[in-house]
Amino acid sequence: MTHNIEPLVCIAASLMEVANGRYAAHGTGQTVVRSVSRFANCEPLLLPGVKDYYDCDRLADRLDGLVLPGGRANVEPHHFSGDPFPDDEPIDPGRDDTVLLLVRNCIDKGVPIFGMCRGIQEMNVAMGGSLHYRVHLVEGKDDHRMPRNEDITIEEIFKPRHRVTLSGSLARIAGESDIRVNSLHGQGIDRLADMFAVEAVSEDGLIEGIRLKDDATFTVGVQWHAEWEPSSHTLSRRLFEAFGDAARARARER
Ligand SMILES: [Mn+2]
Repeated sequence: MTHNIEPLVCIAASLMEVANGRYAAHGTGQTVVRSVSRFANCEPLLLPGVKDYYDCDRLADRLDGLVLPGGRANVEPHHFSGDPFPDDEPIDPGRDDTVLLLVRNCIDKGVPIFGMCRGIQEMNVAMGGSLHYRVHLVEGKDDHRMPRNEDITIEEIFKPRHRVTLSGSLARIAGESDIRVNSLHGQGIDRLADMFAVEAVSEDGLIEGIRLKDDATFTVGVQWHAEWEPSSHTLSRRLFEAFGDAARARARER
């Protein structure tokens, strides 16, 4: 495929264990790569998280878009003055360091950002918000975690789980205000950073979609897995398309 304008879009990679835990790798889901290439129509480049390595100010100057997909590890609580994790909690300090700084620089420079699952949480923490460690332990909140039975298929896991009420740009993009989403998460937004507006809320009152206030480009986070079969979910597909359009607009300007 040839492009007249080739936006430079990075996907934040996560630290992963392969070969039965004997080998560390940086990676992301194939569904993320496919969705960025097919639905955003941008070339997907993986950005490995490396602690204290990137000059994020310079990197953001060269980027046309940033995609923040889910990952197994949660954002470490010292980034938002939360209680320390238990010792066995998976962490990814390289991704935390890289993404939290890069989000601030991208917002500064008007680089489009699309965060999903862990990605919406990173956007919120980067700009001064906080997270619930375990949503299901918060009074009045439901269990949003993925089903744990071992014989469950991957298709079953990524099925829409609960409803969200949309407002603002997400309602406009979806063309409706009440949809079901494949939201699977243990952590969730507690205090929202001031510069974001709430655009999706679950039935138990959890913030599941945010957009930068006075957003001149596309700075959107959703708690669900928009990367999973966007062809079968109108809003998720349109979000990738809108992100791709914003990245192309940035590439033309740059
Ligand atoms: Mn949820």
